[in-house]
Formats: sequence, C-alpha cells, structure tokens
Amino acid sequence: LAACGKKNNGTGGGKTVTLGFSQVGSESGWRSANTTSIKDAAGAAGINLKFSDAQQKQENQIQAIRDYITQKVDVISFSPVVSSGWDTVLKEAKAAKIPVILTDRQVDADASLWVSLVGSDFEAEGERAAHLLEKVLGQSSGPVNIAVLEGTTGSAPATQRAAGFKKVMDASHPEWKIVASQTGNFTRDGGKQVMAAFLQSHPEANVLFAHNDDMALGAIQSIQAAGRKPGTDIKIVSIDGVHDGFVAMTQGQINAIAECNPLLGPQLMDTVKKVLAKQSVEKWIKTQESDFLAADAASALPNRKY
Ligand code: GYE
Repeated sequence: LAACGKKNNGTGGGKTVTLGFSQVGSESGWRSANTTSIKDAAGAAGINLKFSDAQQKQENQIQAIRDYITQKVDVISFSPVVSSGWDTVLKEAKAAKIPVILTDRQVDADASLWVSLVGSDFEAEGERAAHLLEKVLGQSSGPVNIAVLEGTTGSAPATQRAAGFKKVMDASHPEWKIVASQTGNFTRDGGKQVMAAFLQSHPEANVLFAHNDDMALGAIQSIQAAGRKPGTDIKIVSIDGVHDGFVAMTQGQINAIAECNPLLGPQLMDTVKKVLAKQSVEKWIKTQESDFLAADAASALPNRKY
C-alpha cells in the first residue's frame, strides 16, 4: 500500500528502487554540484538513495560498496576516486547480481564488471584546454612556459586531461614547454600551496594549466601574493566551469575554461531505471560540454546552472 501511494517509485509500477551511491568526497565546487544533482534527481525520480562520502579515500569507497552489497540495494553507483584496484569489489557485486553503474570517472577493470558509465570525456577536455590556450596566446610570441596543477594522482580525470593536453602539444606546439607539473588534489588549498612553490622554483612560468577551477582559484591567491597578475603575467586555463571560475573569468583572472558538466543526476537515474527494466543502455553515456573564453564569461554567467 505504501508503494501504491507513491506517485513515482522509480520503476513505474513495482517496489521502490534503492540506489547505493559512493561519492569521491567534497573536494571541489564541481563535486558539490554533482552531489546536489544526484540527490535532487533521486528525489525527483522517486528513487531511495543511500549516499556516502568517501573523503577521497579508495578504502572508504570499497567499504561503502561492500555495505551496499550486504544491504542488498538494487543498484550500486560510484565515482571511483582512482582508476585501478576495483576488480575484487566489482566481482563481489557481480556475484551478488547487483548491477554497477559508474558515474563521472572511469575504472581500469574488466568492462563486464560494470553496466554503463555516465560521465565526461576527460581526454577531450585536455585537448580542448590546449586549444583554448592557443586562442588565449593568439599571435603573441616569446616562450610558453607552462606550469600544470594536476588533479588527484591516479584518477581518470588527472591522467586523461594530462594526456589530452600533451597530445595537442606534441602534434602542434613544439614551442610549448611544461616547466613544472604536480598534483594539487583538485582542491583550492592544494592549488594555492603548489602554486606558491612553483612561483619560487619556476619564476619563468607564464602559463598555468589547472586540471580544475578550484586549483586555479587557489593558485590565483598565490600569484597575487607574489605580486604578479593572474590572467596577465600568468595566463590561466582550467577545466570545470563552476560559478567561482566564471566569476574569475569575468575579472580577467582566468583566461579560459573547458566546461566539465557535473549535473549527471538525471541521466544516472534514467540509466538506473533502464537497467532495472532490462532495457539496453549505452556503455558510455557522454556529457555535453562547451568551451568559454574570458570575453564570453559575463554574458554566460547568469545562465550557469552550477
Ligand atoms: O573536474 C574536479 C573534481 O572527476 C570530473 O573531480 C571530476 C573532477 C572535477 O574534483 O573538480
């Protein structure tokens, strides 16, 4: 009777669906928007969401997934903090006949262990960031000394954004030089600290490629503290397109952003329902994204959804 009283119970007829979701953490503005999107979309779809935050630790995610298996949830979904090391727990889910849908980040595991991935093409984002840098540099001549703030080591977005950026460099820009590259863990504080060290060890750096906006925003503080002008003395290109990143673009502090859309909730809930209804789903449900230069930021800002 309780189920009958519900307008929408996630399957259109049967019992309420329970989805166990393990989130990476709350490291960035992107992640906060992603969490909100998943919670809101579950509510709207009438799906019972069990949500846990792994605080950027793989062992916490593995534990959360094991708990969801024990609780016999209908579907498990997670955004894997790093790419490797998932085979054992994914086999456990398979043995329990619980489908696994990946969101956001990919895993290096046998593709038969997960049903579908809802997320972005990170290598394409790295390539897009490099093409944005071409536009930012325009006709200017002189050395291009790039400092890179990498995302979490071993995570799909860090590995693939670096690879995509390098692909464009190797193909078209022998004159670009990466002078320093280190992880800032996708956090503002990480970006701030690593950039402060780069400014000391590599004063020749005149470009920053940050794997996400939050690290760029942290770096901006260190660049200003060093008496240099972000966006002018050091050109900055980042990835995500969170609200504060857009504000920094309107101020000319970030020169360009390759968008990575965190609003994956609706597509995830849709995929959950299809999988349970035994409908076919694409192996990789890719996210639509755009590129923005600082000049576009002011007009785009009012329409940003995250
Ligand atoms: O770019 C970053 C977040 O996995 C795409 O994780 C995501 C990345 C995003 O911390 O801000």
